Amino acid sequence: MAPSAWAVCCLLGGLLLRGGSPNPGPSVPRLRLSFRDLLSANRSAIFLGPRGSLDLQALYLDEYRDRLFLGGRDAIYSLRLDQTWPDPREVLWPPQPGQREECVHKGRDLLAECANFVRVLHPHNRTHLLACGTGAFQPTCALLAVGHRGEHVLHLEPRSMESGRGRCPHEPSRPFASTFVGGELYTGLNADFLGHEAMIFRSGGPRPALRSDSDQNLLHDPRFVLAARIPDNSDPDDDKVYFFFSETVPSPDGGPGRVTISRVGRVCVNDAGGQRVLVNKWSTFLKARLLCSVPGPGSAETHFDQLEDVFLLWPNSGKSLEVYALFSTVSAVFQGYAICVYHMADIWEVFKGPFAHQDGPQHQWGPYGGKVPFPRPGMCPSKMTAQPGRPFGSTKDYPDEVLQFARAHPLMFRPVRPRRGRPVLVKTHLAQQLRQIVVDRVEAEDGTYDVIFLGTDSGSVLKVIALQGAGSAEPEEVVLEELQVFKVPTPITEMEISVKRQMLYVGSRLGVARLQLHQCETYGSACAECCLARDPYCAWDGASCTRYRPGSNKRRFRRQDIRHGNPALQCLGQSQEEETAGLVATTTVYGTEHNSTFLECLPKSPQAAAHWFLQRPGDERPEQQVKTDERVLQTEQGLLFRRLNRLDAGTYTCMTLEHGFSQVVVRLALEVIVPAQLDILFPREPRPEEPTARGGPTSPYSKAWYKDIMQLIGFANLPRVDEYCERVWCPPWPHCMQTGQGQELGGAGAGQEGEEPGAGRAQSDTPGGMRLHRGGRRRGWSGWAKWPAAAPSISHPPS
Ligand SMILES: *[C@@H]1O[C@H](CO)[C@@H](O)[C@H](O)[C@H]1NC(C)=O
Ligand SMILES: *[C@@H]1O[C@H](CO)[C@@H](O)[C@H](O)[C@H]1NC(C)=O
Ligand SMILES: CC(=O)N[C@H]1CO[C@H](CO)[C@@H](O)[C@@H]1O
Repeated sequence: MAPSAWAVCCLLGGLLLRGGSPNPGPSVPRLRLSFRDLLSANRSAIFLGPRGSLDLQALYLDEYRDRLFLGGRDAIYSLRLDQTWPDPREVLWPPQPGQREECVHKGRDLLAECANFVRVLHPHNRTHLLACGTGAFQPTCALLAVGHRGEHVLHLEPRSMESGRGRCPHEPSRPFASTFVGGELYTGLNADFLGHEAMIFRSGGPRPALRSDSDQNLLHDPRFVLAARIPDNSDPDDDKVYFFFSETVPSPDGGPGRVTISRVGRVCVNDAGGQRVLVNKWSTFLKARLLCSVPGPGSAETHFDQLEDVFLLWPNSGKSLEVYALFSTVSAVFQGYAICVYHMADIWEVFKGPFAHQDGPQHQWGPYGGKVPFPRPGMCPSKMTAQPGRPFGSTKDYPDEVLQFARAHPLMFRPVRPRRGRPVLVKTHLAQQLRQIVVDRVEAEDGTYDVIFLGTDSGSVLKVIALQGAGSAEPEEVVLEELQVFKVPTPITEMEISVKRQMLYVGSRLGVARLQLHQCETYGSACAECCLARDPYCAWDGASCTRYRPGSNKRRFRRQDIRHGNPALQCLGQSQEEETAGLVATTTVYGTEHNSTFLECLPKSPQAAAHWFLQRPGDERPEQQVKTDERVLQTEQGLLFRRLNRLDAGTYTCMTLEHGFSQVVVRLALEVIVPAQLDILFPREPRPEEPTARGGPTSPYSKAWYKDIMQLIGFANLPRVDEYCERVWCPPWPHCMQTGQGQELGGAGAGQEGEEPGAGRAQSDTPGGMRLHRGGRRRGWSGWAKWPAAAPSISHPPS
């Protein structure tokens, strides 16, 4: 690659020219922390097991025993949650002899499928867990001795080994949900070898096992996400197990094709099946649609129908449970995600409402208008049904009529609508896919906030809040942090929160990470920075940004403003910010006339908008805002003079504006070197080996330009200039030139500037380049958020 092209490419690639105002908005994370950042700050710690990868399938957070149990490939692990984390214990649990061979013989993949992938870990009693694995396509369950609280033991009870059919899928990858209630395991899964027979299954207790009626077509190719017992009221006889899943059903309007729909389904814990009808089958199963959509123009709605994950936010007291659900679109052309929140009370209402009814397969669905028998299908046998003269103490006593009705009407007519009728958060145009959701309700100075943690498919966690404005206004999304938890991009498959420990446990196929929910000092050491962070966990305590604890330590004045993030109000007189604004040192930079020059300004937060002001030498007036035009462009990372004029000389101040708060980031005194001066510094002495501009004569300035590059990368690396360029700025090279913005400026720049080697040379290449060199990794096209803004610029005047 010719250095001239390099220069153009690098400049274009690195600058990321955006149209209009370079303010990316709040859906860009305010802080991005890399894998290394997190480790070195002790914000996270990783456990990958003795072989460097666990093939993690199950994670059980046991706050009672202070342990984290992990199910992996042919092994189970126990980690301690306290100071000595991980201090791992391992128990190996390979398939039975011969099973692996049999699995391969049946045509399954030896590495990917023919192992014992442990997918079920539930507490059994005070000393044991129930563990089930795929057993190389022969599901197996066993009891795992874990000891009493305070002990750290782990071993399988060899005599407890039994078949796990119906309790664990055959495959490691198929979506599956389970929960353990009253000594019995409830599972939503495909229970047969081919994975076709979807069912909800209960087994493990003294009662006969109960399953879905397979003739009934209750479930259509379901993807189970979560199973949990949720009490309806204080009567334990009314307890139900809820299943959250998506399924692919025949088109509901009787048309051709199939559609994906998300569901909440439930069964009574005390369901015993029917006596003559539905023997050993569920007699109380009902399901309803979970709706999550955004109104569009006209009556068009954008539906988010694929359920990705569900988190149950249990209330402290009095209030009803809230269900946080993460959805994605099913569309092949439009990829988007939405988070909808459902009140459990609204779900109950839908189950009390009309049943869906269809006169025949080709007919439309409507509400069932006839008489509904008593006990109402879906009702658990309880005091309500067992009144004097109504002897329904068990579902076995239910009249056949009730069971027949239940069999024919498992679906509710009305869908469950989310709180406020719309998502709390919609994310489109994401570089990553979202896979997991966890929510923490946090008390802050100005209210209660639900902090949402989202696990992506690239090994990172987004920490987000959604601020609900007044009335029906759309919520404002604030992305507080983006945390790269795993070194390599890998989908996050498990996420558990320990509010007690203020930790998130994040699992991927590789292993598990322990991540602190907050680390307030990361936001900076000034009141304004703490305030702009808008993190409900953090507040300015008068000296530093620290964990906010409501009600505690009233003596200290705490500054926090999540809703507005306005440091001007919060931080008045709190620190030397006003003074530091004046204290940012002025750095001198040089540019050559008629050539391009770049003044760099990297705001600490990508959410901040930068503004440039100029004080011309000898000008008595106050600083003027820099006028941008064809020649002077403002980019995300600074100010680009495509062709420097001697009148451009002066002192440039870059101020950032974030939530009404302005801060001086950098102050640069630009001196313009006129061509005559350059000729003295670098007399013309073209040499054959010097790089030449495309088709043109050797430039006298290539030497000056090379000098800067050499300073940057060292003389020893001379042959690696191109490599360096490609690595840092433009990987891959052809893509770099294809960038729309690049071409636009490339065309203009190349034509106008004649592809001089010096065309892209900018004084500020040096500090920018040095930083990138140290930082190493490019973060897409969206800037380098983590670099401190006010780092002193290193400038290299032509010597
Ligand atoms: C790292 O964090 C853990 C958990 O908060 C803490 O117990 C430990 O002391 C920390 N280590 C260091 C070196 O700060
Ligand atoms: C837990 O269950 C196992 C297996 O049934 C049994 O051996 C053990 O004694 C039980 N532990 C307690 C504390 O009941
Ligand atoms: C591209 C460009 O304008 N390069 C200029 C750099 O400065 C020298 C000296 O003034 C000019 O001759 C080049 O044309």
